Amino acid sequence: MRKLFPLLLGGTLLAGCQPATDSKTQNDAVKKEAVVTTDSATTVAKTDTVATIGNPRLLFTLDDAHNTPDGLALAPNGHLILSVPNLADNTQPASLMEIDGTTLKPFATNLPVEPTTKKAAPMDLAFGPDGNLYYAENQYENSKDFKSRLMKVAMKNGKPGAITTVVDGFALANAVVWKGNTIYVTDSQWDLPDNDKGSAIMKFSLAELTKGTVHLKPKIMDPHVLATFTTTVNETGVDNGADGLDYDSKGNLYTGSFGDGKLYKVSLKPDGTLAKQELLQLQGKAIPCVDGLIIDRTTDKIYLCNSRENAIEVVDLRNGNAVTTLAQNGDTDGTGGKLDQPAEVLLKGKRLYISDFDKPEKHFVNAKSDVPHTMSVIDLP
Ligand SMILES: [Ca+2]
Ligand SMILES: [Ca+2]
Ligand SMILES: [Ca+2]
Repeated sequence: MRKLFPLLLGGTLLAGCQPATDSKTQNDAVKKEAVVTTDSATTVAKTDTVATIGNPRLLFTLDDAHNTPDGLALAPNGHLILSVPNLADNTQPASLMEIDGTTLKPFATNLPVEPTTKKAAPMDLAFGPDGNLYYAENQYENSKDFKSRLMKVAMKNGKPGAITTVVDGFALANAVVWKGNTIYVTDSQWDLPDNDKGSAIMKFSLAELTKGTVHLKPKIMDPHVLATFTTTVNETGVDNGADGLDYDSKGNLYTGSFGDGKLYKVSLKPDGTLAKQELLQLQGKAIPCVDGLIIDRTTDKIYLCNSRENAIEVVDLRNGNAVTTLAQNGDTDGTGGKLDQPAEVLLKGKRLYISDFDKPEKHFVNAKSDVPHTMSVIDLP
């Protein structure tokens, strides 16, 4: 019974945000799921063109005010921070939420809107070495005119304080990762005059971010650009490039392209400048689309969201970049935790947390944004 209290105490917000717990609640959830599966089995069989692999489970169902979960960050206290950009229905304001075990609660609900788009659009996020939280913005859906930003949430005693702009002038800031005192940010739409299929990894030092807002210079090789990429546009028509971002046990960065699924390794010189960027040659399976990713630096395995094929793939960097599919579902609504276009993953211990973005592009396995809005988990062996 005790596990029900957070739900009840959560009041209005949590009315629609139900954790799947280990108690009687879960038994009820399982029963419900069984019924739904039976009811939809015929429909699924008709539209399913991909294999069902693995067994992702439901972590949370979110209400309509939190319709598009995305970025995940591990906080110093072991909680997770989830960004909710609400891109599927952005009449609902974006926010950040906090996950503590099986409880989901508001973290920051007053995100500063970009002055011209009048929207906040938080994507990936990460705590810096200064203890503050940084999040990238995707304003690209609101404006193609380089309105996206990198924002800083000042933290005090574990609580969010003032939120300020530390970098502006991105086109589509997407993933962030801190490595030492440097934050790396992907811009999935960093186009240059001679390349309208461009994207980039940018880098900023903590020292620079404490000196006032950095203004990027669009349409030139801004000095913060570490590496650039070009998307080969396929039948999806999507030209978004560099998306998920993390680094391996040796400090090499990896990013993947949303539009064409290419995975890149970017190695650095001791002074932090670019040494080399290379296209990863994969074995076992081609990946057509890469969204969020995380690297387990104890094994150097990449866990990545294959958004287009509604799957979580594992790329083993110590074993010839062999690809295996950890989980995959057909076109679902997310009921019971089945994958519903995964966008971001976070590994904490052996538990892989998954945000089901559920906002499809053309030719994606996921056919439509739908209720329920969900988070899934997979417990690794
Ligand atoms: Ca473009
Ligand atoms: Ca859904
Ligand atoms: Ca769906």
